Amino acid sequence: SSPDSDGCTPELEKAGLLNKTKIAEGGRKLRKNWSLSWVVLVGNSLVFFKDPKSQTPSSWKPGNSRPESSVDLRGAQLNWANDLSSKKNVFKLRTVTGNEFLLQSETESLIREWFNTIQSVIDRLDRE
Ligand code: I3P
Repeated sequence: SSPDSDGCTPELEKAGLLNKTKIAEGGRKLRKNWSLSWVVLVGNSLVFFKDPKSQTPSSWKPGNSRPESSVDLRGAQLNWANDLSSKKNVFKLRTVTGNEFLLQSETESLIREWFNTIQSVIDRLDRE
């Protein structure tokens, strides 16, 4: 059986580097500020960490791995959003609370994997 056969530990579904910008907070539009983010999909959440490589050597400590923010995927909506950016391979994630994020990668196969994996989590939560 799996190490989590009791289902108590949220399963890590995916992790990697993506370009990220928040474009709305509670339905209010924000100015874009793209940055590279370490993105982790675990359980019902998408968790964002600052890219360690973008930090100065002195600012980076292993214990500094506190998430920057976290998104609850229950009821969230996912849409391709190439019309919302001059960048290619962009999708938009909208939470029930009206927070909106764009996520982007130069690698099409990679962004498709992220889209499909996040969508499958949203679908699973919709069925619960
Ligand atoms: C924005 C910046 C963003 C760009 C955005 C600009 O300018 O260039 O990268 O988004 O375009 O407004 P500033 O740095 O002055 O805020 P994309 O890279 O996603 O195109 P937008 O206003 O058309 O969204």
